[in-house]
Amino acid sequence: MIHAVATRPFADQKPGTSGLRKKVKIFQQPHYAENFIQSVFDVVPEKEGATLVIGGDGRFLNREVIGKAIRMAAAAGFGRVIVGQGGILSTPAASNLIRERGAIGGLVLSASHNPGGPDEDFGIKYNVGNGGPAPEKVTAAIYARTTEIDHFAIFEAPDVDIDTLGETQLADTIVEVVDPVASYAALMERLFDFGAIRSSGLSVAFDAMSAVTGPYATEILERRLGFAPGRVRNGTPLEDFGGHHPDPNLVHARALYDLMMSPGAPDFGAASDGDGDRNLIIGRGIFITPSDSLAMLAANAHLAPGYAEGLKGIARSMPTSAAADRVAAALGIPCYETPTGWKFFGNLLDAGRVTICGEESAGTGSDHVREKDGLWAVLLWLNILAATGKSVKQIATEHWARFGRNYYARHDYEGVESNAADALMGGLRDRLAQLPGQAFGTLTVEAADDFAYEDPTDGSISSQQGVRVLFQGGSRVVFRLSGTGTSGATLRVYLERYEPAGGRLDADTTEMLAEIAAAADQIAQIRKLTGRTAPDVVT
Ligand code: G16
Repeated sequence: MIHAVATRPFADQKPGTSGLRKKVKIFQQPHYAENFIQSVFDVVPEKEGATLVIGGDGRFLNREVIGKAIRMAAAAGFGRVIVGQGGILSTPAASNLIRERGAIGGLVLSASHNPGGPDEDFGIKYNVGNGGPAPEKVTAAIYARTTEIDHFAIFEAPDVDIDTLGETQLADTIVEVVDPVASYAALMERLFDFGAIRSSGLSVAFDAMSAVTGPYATEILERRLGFAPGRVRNGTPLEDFGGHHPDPNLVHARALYDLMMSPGAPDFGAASDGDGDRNLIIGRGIFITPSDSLAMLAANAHLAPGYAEGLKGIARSMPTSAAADRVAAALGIPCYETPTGWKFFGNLLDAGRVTICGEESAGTGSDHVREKDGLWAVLLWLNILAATGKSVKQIATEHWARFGRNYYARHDYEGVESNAADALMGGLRDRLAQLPGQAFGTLTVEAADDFAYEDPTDGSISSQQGVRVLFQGGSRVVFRLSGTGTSGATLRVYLERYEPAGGRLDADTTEMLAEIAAAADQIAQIRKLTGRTAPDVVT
């Protein structure tokens, strides 16, 4: 029986960069998850009889919210709900299922790279029919709905068994529990030359960080590609990620980094995050920044069967380094600069303007789905290594020798008091017009602006996307506030220095960026306004 439950709006359900992300305790308030899910369903047009995909990264609260979401989907009149077995679906696998099964959209339950557990984070994101995150007009409509909601509808029944493959009927809705890995693994096998990787003799270490990519990586790397059992580390998804932060960066994937820098390092090391969309790439003795990885993958993608015909274009988020722009120029294809957030790539991919996209925040992907895809990046790297017989270090040094090198780092100041962070950004915006011509050490400001983006496919405009300060010679610093944190504000400062081919290509990144880091502090008054003397995380 369908039950209409009276409810009242919560004031804090505005989706951020990647859906609604909050502390578990907030999601545990009565009706909190239900209100948001109902608000999503209320703005989905023509859901009667349509297919909806539901899955998550297995973190604490995943199963409970999935149980409710299934019964609410039945009450909302969806014809079919496709759920990953055990409630598991990586974000890219969910995107793939939405596309493959012609679903109207999907609920992806995750707080991505944020920690999990009763005192940590949870999240709900709605993806639309192209498999990608809902665009801003949809998230704005969902938010508007959350502010006026007065009831939600739920089918009164015990939760459906999501551990057994097969179909169950709930009201007029078929609930189909599917293998979360099968169709994603098949897609990867179509895109990449598994035979070449299998016979390459490469050695790998993959850290699944006790998160969702464990089952995917085990199936693909160990079973289909034949890497020895145990090459996938931390391969069982845990509700609290083993107490770790499932963020594949040099801080949280330190053990992998140390292994890759040790004498006995394998050829290739990689990690993925909570929900499987981010990636970390480390060759023996060399870390590849996400911005460089995008550029190197784009330059070599034609070596993989799925991209043999070449790329239509490349897109990168604004704070991502300009390394990919140089590859696009050499290939004679367009390069788009978008605001932070994968949703901005969706229209470009749908319109066939770009094939590969990437972000400095460890996200890379292509038109095979509409999300960034951690394992996809790993497999493209492996395919390139297998096809060329070169090491990661050789690929990188040859790339820099040809295109020059964009030294790059991101400094994160976490848990900054929100008012101080707003004052810092506000002050910067107020001073933008005075910056051009000012000198900071040997650096002179060429231009400064607050990034705004006009989507070339639908003309929609997104403004205030981050302050860019460009120095003469192609170096720059970018300031923006994170849209994915759950407590206080996180200030991100992105530092970039371009060194042309023939210049200093194997110098120390920290040293190369020191002057820009000092200029960033002077320009934004970071120490003075936040009281911080150093960033919390440098990636
Ligand atoms: C999300 C988006 C990414 C974006 C990132 C930015 O990542 O999906 O496209 O780059 O947020 O995060 P912030 O606003 O904190 O800089 P994820 O992996 O958290 O879904």
